[in-house]
Amino acid sequence: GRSSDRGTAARQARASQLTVAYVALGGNEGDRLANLERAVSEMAEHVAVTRLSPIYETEPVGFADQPWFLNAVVAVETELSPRALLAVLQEIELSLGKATPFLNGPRTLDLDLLLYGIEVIDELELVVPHPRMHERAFVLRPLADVAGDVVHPTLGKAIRELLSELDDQAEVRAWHGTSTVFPPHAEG
Ligand code: PH2
Ligand code: MG
Ligand code: MG
Repeated sequence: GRSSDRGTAARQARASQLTVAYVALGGNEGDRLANLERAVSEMAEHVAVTRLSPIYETEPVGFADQPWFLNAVVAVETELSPRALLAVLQEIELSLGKATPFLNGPRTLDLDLLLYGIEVIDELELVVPHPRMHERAFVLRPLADVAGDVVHPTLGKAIRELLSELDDQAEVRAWHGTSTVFPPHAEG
């Protein structure tokens, strides 16, 4: 019918509008590696996952008395709108049983939309660039691995520069376990 014709036309109009977005992954409960790997394979059902950072083991920020996290960042290419992409990420969090007892507390899997192209979005449940990304080494360190030259749309600085200026004392260590999905850290 008419409205589905319009829907098809809208999708086709957007079909050439691929946006590169960056998603942070983190978790500190259950099988941390398996949760990160499952998140990537579920994301790949909806978007093209084009780059993956190595994995870092990171000291908890915001609430100290909890296990260390595994954190990573992936680049995705998608025709999905920012809201639609956020919905996909939230669905994956739920499917992995995201349990978040309180703000900054332990969770099986957290997926945060960091950047969506150069868009600046300030809505109730969707703020992009992610408002705390530039303060967090557990985000900037893996993000620099996949997007070091990308310029932060509101701060006007490259991710690599933001990382070098960062004064986050929380520890971020290269994680040297074996993953079939995430790349290893460069040696040396
Ligand atoms: N996520 C938080 C709060 N604190 N700390 C580390 N190291 N890694 C995280 O992913 C993290 C955190 C809220 O989402
Ligand atoms: Mg988070
Ligand atoms: Mg989150």
